[in-house]
Amino acid sequence: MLRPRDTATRERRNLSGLWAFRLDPAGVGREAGWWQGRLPEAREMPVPASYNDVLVDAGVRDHIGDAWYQTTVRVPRGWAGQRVVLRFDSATHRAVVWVDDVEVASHEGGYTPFEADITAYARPGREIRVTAVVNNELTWQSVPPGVVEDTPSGRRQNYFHDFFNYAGLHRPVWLYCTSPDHIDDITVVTGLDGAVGTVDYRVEVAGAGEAAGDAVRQIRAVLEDAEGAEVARSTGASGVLTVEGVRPWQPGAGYLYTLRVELADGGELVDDYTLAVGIRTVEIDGTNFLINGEPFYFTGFGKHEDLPIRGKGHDDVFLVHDFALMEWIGANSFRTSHYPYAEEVLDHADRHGIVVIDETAAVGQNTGVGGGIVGSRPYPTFSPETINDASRDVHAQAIRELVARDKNHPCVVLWSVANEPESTTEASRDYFEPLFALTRELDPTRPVGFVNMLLARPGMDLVMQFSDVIMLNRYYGWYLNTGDLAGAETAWQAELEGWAAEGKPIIITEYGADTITGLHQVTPQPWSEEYQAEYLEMNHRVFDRIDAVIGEHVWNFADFATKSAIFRVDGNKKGVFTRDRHPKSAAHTLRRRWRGKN
Ligand code: GCB
Repeated sequence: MLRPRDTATRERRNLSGLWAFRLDPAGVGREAGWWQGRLPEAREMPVPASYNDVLVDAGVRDHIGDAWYQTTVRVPRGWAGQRVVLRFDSATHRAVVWVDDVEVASHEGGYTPFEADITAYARPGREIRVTAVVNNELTWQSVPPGVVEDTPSGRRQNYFHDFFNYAGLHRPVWLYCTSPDHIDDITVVTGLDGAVGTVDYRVEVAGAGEAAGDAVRQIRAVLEDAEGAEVARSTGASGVLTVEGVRPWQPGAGYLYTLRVELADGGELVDDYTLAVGIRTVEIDGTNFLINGEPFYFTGFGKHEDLPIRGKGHDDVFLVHDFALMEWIGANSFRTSHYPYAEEVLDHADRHGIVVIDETAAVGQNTGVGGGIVGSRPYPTFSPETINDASRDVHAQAIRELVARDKNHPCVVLWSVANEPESTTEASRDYFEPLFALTRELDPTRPVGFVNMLLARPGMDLVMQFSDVIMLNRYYGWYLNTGDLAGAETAWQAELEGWAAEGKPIIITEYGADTITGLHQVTPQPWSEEYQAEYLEMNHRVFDRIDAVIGEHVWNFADFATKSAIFRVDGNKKGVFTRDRHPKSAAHTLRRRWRGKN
């Protein structure tokens, strides 16, 4: 799915700003038709942002159900004769959208874009009213799952993942135009053979007329280097562009070519689109993870989209700052734990040579655990009444949308289909097997994995057989062997040796310790800055003894918000940086290690 872009034939308007906003706790707005006129009794709400923390109101923070957003926008006069599209980069967790009185889109899933062709309702020069109802309820059939429980004091949202259920319009909303016959999608796959690079491209064309895509239209593909000089060209809806003396995209050096695709009708340019292309390869060889044929060692973090006030609202200031901090500390990679991040983030990673493990929003598919606390829940994870075939359909669609959105990003080297699902039961195996197959069918060029949790040790895990890489979240010295780093070191090494025997590359996707910034101790105990640093050093000793370990991602880059719980004080404090991005002592420990490695 192509992002809106300004090109010679396309224009876009960003609808970010203050929208009219109203919560609908009683769920009456759909019946009452709140989209049919000016949103009644509305307040103002910035887009993009989570709505939860913007207003000073517990009812807003803990709202369950529908939230209504509305704005008006004038369709530019110059767009006459064009196809007009309304696109939401995300609406968490689902939405229905109207233009004036007409429903134009509905979408399930809070972290991938959706759009609607609104040409029929968008008269150039006229204003349109855009209304979206955004619903934040998590159910057994949503990804991630949750349960809305009826209690004597009202409805309560329960969920099994360890971050706050922020909701709203987290990313920009766009109005854009293309010509009626247009480039609908582009897929690139790149290859390297010594100094020769290849870009295999495929263009899909769509249009109002049946003629679109047939011989009447010509497609040209031109590849330019970073200075804008043409290096290869081809015609046709698919082809291979060959680059002599290629500059590969590599970790730490995100060199990008530009693929310019043009759709023409005789001498007339009908549509054009530009795509950043990094030429690189990814493959697994034994226990090595190869990028451009070279073994790659992941250093970095599991992150979150999480900020004070903004919640999960995308913010370019923090985007640039977080990447600057990652460079400072020597991180070469991160995982989009636990959902697809804003496309702006992946674009930035492409440009800066930061490697990304791209994860779906399938987190918390494990009722035996909640926020790291292992305990019993009154629900089985996979069953006809809980996570079932219908849930898997939603999960499959989330995978389709993730791959469709991110397939062309050179930074993305590995798909993660889920974080810490139940993986020891036959039901979990049956649930995941087709999802792995689907991911491979959608993208045969990248490895596929999932992130395993501590209840599924070597020999017990029935899902790992489908995974190209072993991704482990482990907390020896924190949830296990708490405060006992010597005991943790022995136990952790023993478990890792068990995994190493499987002969696949191992990435430690989470290890970390909650740490209160400013708490110092000479005999380090959990929660102190010294303990976090010693905990990390213990882990590193273990990793360095196991050859199959080819990556370490600390949990977490920064402190983040969670739901209220007796084991969370103002959120999860496993950040190496505080929520407002001050380093804890462990940041220096990591910097010494990682800057030495990279
Ligand atoms: C995990 C989860 C992560 C939690 C973390 C923790 O294993 O994947 O979402 O935040 O543990 O801190 O408990």
